[in-house]
Amino acid sequence: METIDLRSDTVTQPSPAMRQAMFEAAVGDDIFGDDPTVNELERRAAVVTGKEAAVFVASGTMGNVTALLTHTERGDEVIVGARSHILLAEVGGAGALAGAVLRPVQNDARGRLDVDEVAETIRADNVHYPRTRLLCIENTHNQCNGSSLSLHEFQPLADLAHARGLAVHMDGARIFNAAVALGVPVAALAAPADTITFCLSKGLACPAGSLLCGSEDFIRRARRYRKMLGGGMRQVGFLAAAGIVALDSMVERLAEDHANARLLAEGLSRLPGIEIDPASVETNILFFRVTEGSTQDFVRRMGEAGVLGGGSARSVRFVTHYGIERAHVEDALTRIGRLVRDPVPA
Ligand code: TLP
Repeated sequence: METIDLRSDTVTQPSPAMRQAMFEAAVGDDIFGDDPTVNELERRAAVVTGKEAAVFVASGTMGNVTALLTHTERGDEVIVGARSHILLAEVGGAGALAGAVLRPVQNDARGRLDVDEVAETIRADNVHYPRTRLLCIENTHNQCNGSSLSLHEFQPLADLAHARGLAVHMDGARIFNAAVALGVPVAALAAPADTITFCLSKGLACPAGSLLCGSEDFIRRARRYRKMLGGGMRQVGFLAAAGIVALDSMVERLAEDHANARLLAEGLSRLPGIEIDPASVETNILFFRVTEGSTQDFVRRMGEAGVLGGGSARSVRFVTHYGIERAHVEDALTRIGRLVRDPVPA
């Protein structure tokens, strides 16, 4: 029985073209700026996000914390969504490493922040208060059904932040999914942000790596912090080579992942004991609830049936990706259908 792994789009295997490019990559010592493949990837990342420069980092987490280190000083406050990845799942690095204080603001069901609430959260200039320095936005929003924030939804927040002297960072780990879902270029979605992190290792199917993009001056300073974090890598063009292939050939196919996620959601919505609104699925991430028994047990039983998903106390997450075809989705639905119709073993 083939395992259908829907735990995350981070589980992808590199494409044959990536493996070939990695095998043939021209490399050099990147700390000296000598790796031609890294330099080319960074140049392309800057172009695709519409920023002046980019720096290759090991992961999305490293990209975000490097951004926080570069944007803030110790004790500065950073406004984030209450369900943002930076707040919930980056090991407290903002505080532990950057000395920044994360100030959560409610996310709505689609991950949006209310402009008035953000305006009220920004601190006045007072000796008792930390300085509010940065606003972070997540697009697509992982914990909010992988929703994609349009420019029209993001621009007013960025305008407010800038008018009040804050910088804006976008955690765009899956910004290519947002761009494909909305049918707009990544650069347009990233335009209101001063800086953006995007990941190669998720829907774009690379083995590792993320890019932090921003102005020339910002990226020059960010390189110091990357080095401080131990992220100065040497012949890392072997990884960058896969990234270049990904930017060339793995973006358009994200639409297939989105169609598969929708198909999965529609199928799940027809099964007894499962709650999901297929219309809530915008990209490659979907969450559903199990109405009987514990979610953990359900995830375990699915695993025994060869369908892997992620589970929290409240819901199950599936993520579609390169390597998951329509047939896998249909197969997963058949297996889960059997499971929900079978009596739970005593
Ligand atoms: N998300 C991963 C896990 O950490 C949960 C996943 O499977 O979804 N920003 C966002 C919005 C992310 O979803 C992630 C990873 C990151 C940042 C961090 O990226 P990495 O894992 O490369 O450090």
